Amino acid sequence: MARVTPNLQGSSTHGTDMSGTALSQIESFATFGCNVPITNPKTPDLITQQTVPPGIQLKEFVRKFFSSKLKMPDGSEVEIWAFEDPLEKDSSKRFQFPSAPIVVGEGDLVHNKLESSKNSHTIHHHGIEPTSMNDGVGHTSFEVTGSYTYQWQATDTGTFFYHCHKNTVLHAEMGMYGMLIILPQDHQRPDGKLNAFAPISGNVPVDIVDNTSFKTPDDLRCYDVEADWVPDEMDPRWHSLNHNAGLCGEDAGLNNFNPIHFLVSGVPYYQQGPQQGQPFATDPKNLELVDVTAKLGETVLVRFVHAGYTVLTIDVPTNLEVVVIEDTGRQLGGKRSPYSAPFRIPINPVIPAPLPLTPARRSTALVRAKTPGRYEFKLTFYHWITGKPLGIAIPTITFI
Ligand SMILES: [Cu+2]
Repeated sequence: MARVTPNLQGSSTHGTDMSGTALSQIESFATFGCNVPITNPKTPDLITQQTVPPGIQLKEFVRKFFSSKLKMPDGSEVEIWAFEDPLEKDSSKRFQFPSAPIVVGEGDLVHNKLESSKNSHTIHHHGIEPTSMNDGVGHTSFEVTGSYTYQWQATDTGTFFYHCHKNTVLHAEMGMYGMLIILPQDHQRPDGKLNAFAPISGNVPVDIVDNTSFKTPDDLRCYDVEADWVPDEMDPRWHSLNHNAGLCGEDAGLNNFNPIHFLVSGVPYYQQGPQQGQPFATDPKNLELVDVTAKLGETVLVRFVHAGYTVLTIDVPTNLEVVVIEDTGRQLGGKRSPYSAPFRIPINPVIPAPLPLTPARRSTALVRAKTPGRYEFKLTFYHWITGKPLGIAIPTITFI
């Protein structure tokens, strides 16, 4: 993969005006206090379509703050904040929650222009690790009131996500996040199927060969249908707070999180009722946004991104073949983590062990069925301190 190298003869980072950002200050305890730098600098070493090196594609995105209301199963409305995609003409895709996914290829140079539109925000491309000016962490760089173009290169295939990193615990809870997917350059296959990764470096683990129809390294990257499932939970009290709540040390109660809504990809599945644990069915129309259908014999790729604050477990149907091929932006057995290996779940079908998922963690699995049917994946949300189950969500895959 060609890498972008800065032109040190021209406008280098050292020649860029970083005044007003945290990078122009000596880091101290106060850096992480409430005086967060707020500015709209120029992007250091900004590459354009005219100056992009040969062999590298420049992919440009815009994300603009917007607020909306999410209708819950009991008819109540919860305010959410998200990122609009102003370049999208279709309004149902332009104003999405979660925000529109960013999908790029390995090696692509990426520009993501934040337009804050109201107050100040940032975009942190979680798991990407670009330069500090482009990392979107307000305290260690700056918050944006107008606009800023984040520039970074997609170096690893896998599942990531982006979110606002201003007063992060609140702005992420409000919904300021979206998926970020980096595909291999040979994503589109000549046989019409899709690749999620390059082939794994080593052999397919014996347990997978013996117990599933996934036999070759190519099997462990290839799929027909994709399901992107982003679990989250919401505490309505938090959704009425000021955007700076708690930032300067005042007690806004952000240590007290009592979610009653449990969602997957913006669709509320379950709400705690007046009687603790009383479920409300979600609108069946909404389930079409999450549930997927595939033909028997096809492979479904499921990407889980945990965008909430609870501890999750995912119970998979024991009569499906489920092989986990990625953990949090690293392909299991891939070139960057050859010491690891894909594994199947449940590991022991007699005592099914659910797949755990903690906040910000991603997990990607390939799924095949032996018989047609509607298969339920049961997500259980547990309180992160007490371990008490709080809610559930049950997205499905139907094989026909
Ligand atoms: Cu924000």
